[in-house]
Amino acid sequence: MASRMTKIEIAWTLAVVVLLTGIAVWSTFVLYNVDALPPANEYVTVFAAQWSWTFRYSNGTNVTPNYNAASNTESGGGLWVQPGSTVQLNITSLDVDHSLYIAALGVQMNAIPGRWNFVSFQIPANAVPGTEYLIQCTEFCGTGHGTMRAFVVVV
Ligand SMILES: [Cu+2]
Repeated sequence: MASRMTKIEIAWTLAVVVLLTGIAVWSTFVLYNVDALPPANEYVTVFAAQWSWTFRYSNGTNVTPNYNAASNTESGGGLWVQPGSTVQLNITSLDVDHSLYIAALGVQMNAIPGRWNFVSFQIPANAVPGTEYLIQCTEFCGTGHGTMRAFVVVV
């Protein structure tokens, strides 16, 4: 039996096409932007290595703090930030897998050799200069893993 499309068949077919097209356009836009980060006040490149963190500031300065486990302090610099600022870290590793973790700021991102990972976070506006937030490695990376630490320092 030959079939002829009735008006209602055309209508419900077109309705589905329009609906699915709309969902496809919308979800493409959402997926494209799902990893977008807000504009930051400071961009810092982070190089993880056995067993230290190196921070490269936007002016090209490299800082590699030395962590002292006995006193839980660092010397030779740190990850300097300003109160209320948005900081973006561009993170990679020079050797094995590491993971940057700043518990107090709710930040964690893997540092993987040959790949860049990006994370953005906000420094509290009422953070007092001198405040330090511990940075630790949370991916077991060898004998120095436990002391692969540094500090975010509010300046
Ligand atoms: Cu590590």
